[in-house]
Amino acid sequence: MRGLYLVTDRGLCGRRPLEEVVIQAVKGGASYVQLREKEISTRFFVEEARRIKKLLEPYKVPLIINDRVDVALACGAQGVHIGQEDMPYEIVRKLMGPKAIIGLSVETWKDVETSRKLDVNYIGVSPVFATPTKSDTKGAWGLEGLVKIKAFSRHPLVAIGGINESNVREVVKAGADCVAVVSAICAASTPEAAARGINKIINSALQER
Ligand code: TZP
Ligand code: MG
Repeated sequence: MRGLYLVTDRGLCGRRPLEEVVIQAVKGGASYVQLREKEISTRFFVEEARRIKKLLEPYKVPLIINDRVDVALACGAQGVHIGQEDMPYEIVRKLMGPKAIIGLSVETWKDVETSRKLDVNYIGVSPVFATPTKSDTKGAWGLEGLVKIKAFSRHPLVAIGGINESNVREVVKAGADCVAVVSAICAASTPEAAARGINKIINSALQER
């Protein structure tokens, strides 16, 4: 996992269809897309996931579903992102198979230690900075936390939370291999330009490491 990772928020897309924002983000350089839906029905979630999976196919961008293994299986998504209160990793792996991308959020140092024993594909360092997009978090890791996790973990790090064009360089320098953003793309007036700007900084910071 390397580069820019879009996590969706339909509310932040305003009147624009989610599909349009997703495609713009991918055109701007996003390498992964996670569909994160907390309020829609299962029926609609599956329909939307199938549509977006098709849209992403020509770009070879994997679709990752937040929390819902059933939705991921139903639409044939390439991955699932789970939190500490979602289905346990081992069961997700059994259901999704050996090739699936499985990401796990770490919110405490104990989560980080436990994650080392799991064959997850990445860990989501959550949140790096406090963010209004998700308020039920356990406090922010900060750049110091990211440095500490990088030194300890054997997995690629996906940093999330409060990241935008102005701070993404430091986040990569501190150890993020991949950067996930919600509002910096979904709420941008031109998501494609926003994605392009952030992606460019990620790539140059990764090269400097
Ligand atoms: N998980 C941890 S922070 C967060 C999620 C889904 C939201 C990040 O949103 P933003 O707008 O990129 O700060
Ligand atoms: Mg979750």
